[in-house]
Amino acid sequence: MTEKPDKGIKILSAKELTTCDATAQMIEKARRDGVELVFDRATSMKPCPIGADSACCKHCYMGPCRLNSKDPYGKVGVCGATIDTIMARNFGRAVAAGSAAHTDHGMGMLNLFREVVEGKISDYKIKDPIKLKSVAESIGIETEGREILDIARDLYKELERTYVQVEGEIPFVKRVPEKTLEVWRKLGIVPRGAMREVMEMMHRSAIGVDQDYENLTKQASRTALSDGWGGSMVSTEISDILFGTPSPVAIEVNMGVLKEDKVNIIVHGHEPNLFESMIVSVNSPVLNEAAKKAGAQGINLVGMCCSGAEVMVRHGIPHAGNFSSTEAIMVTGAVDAMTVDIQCIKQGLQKVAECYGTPLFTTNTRCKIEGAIHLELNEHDPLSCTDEIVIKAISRFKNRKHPVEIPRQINHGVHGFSHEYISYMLGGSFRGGYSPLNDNIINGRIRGVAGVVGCTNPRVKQDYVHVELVKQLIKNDVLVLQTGCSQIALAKAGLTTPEAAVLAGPGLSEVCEAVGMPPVLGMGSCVDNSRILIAASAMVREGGLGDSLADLPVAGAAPEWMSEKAIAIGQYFVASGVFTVFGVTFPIVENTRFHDLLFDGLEKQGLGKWGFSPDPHEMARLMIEHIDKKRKALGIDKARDRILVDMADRRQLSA
Ligand code: NFS
Repeated sequence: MTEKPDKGIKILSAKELTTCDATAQMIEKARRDGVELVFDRATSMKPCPIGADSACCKHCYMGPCRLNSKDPYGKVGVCGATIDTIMARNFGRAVAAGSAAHTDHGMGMLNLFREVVEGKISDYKIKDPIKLKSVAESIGIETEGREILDIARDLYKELERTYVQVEGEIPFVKRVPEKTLEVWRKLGIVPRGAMREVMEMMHRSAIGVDQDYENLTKQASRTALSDGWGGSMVSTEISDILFGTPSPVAIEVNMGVLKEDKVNIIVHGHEPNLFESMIVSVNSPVLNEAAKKAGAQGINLVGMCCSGAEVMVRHGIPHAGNFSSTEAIMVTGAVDAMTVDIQCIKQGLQKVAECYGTPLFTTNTRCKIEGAIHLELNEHDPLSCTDEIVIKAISRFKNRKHPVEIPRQINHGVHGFSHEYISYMLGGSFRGGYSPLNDNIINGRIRGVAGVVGCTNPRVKQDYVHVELVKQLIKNDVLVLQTGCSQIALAKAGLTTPEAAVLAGPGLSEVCEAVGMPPVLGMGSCVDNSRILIAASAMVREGGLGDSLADLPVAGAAPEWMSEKAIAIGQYFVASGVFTVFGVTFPIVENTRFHDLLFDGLEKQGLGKWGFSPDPHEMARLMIEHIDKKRKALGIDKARDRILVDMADRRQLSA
């Protein structure tokens, strides 16, 4: 089954491929079993160097055209497109694809919400009416004295504009700090509706349309913003309303969460409705009885990737691992069913599943995989799908043919820091708010805030860049907010516990100890990056740290990214005003005008900018340097003593 790598390619040991011991153990077992994993494919398939630099164009059939990244202005495409046009088109299309993924996911959640509100679906309910009211109020919907369902109807109508509106501004721009919004309006990048922005991005990047890299990049920003402040934000807010807003919960991560004597079911993908329904199914007395009859001690439900992150922060469901581990976990032989919906699902899963007799289920009409069993989740009757998967898993347990080897690692963490909870945690229920955070930034105990997010990528040692970067940041008193696969890497490294405060610098550890929080706050899945945007906006509103998001001493990073979705996220952070550093690789040719625009010019326009380094220590240096630059501009660079800052002082500082 394992294909021979190309000549001259060095086979790396499991320990060189990952810092996750459980995954390493499974890589070794897979090699013994003759089963190929993503790590092997990454080793045997070298990336195309021209494509990796984004120096090729395949948007028409006079090409594909390949330019020379060593001499970028020495050649143009057949149509005359320059290197800057080609790279900006490619970049814009990646943003469009990533934004489409998040916004389509958000639209799925919004459709579900509509059906619940209209009473057409009874298996899901509005679980968090307080959140519903606060979201409605945040976009100007009257809630005083009104019935929940009445408000919900208006909320649906408003949020639908996020997608279908053709002119005007999407509803959540009401949450954007005024000064940031002013910059967007001046640049003409306020999103109208996500469908329109994605469509226009695809149009303008086609042959013979927009051939000005700056103009193309504006549309890339507008498209990305329709994701961050649109589709992703709708997804997070509606999921909270339907399934509950996260608050801190103790969780277990790593492959040791699988149980040899139980029926193990993994849910992997992105939309929480599948998982929520699966939770109901695995708690069914009838199915538990059936599991017992099959000789199992019960049914063990665990999550992976972003689906796992959603229910980990909401319900404390154990998480088995991040993107690079989804094939490796089946090598345990202990997975009795894996069920997936959309996004980040490798086609390679099916082959591995086959090798270990694990049934792989696809459940969403938008994502089928050749060879996998398609059992569609109908939201009007979700249990018929999830019950069936449990039944199939029980039968696989009963007939397990493969020896089981489960890595022993189980790590612990505290996750579930929604922006609502951060406000409550810092200020209490009567004085909830971000002023303690701002005060601690102003007085210098906390140097700044970093969002460290995103995928793992088998082209770099799994988890290593995430963990090294975050260690550096917290040691330098930078509070770290996390989502997606990155937070799983940190949880496996034990950094999401309050005890990890000992690894933080003196200021941050003092704050962590006073509040009882970890120095690394896990906030949820990748669409929940919108929680970071909302938290950052709350910091601006609180006062003392400038008037726009671009003034804040904050930075972002996706150290091991691999997906177009990550590019969309990066661009919406940049367009929101945040310095955002990517690791692994960056699809761009250096010493070009497009490179200058992304890595410098956008900041001059009042937005954020991009940074790149594959090295976690250099990444940390870049981020801290940026945070210090912002502190200096705010006049708080020397404020490292314990000084009590009152409201008047804060206003003065921001004046
Ligand atoms: Ni986000 Fe990357 Fe995927 Fe989630 Fe994980 S790989 S861009 S973190 S599961 S979306």
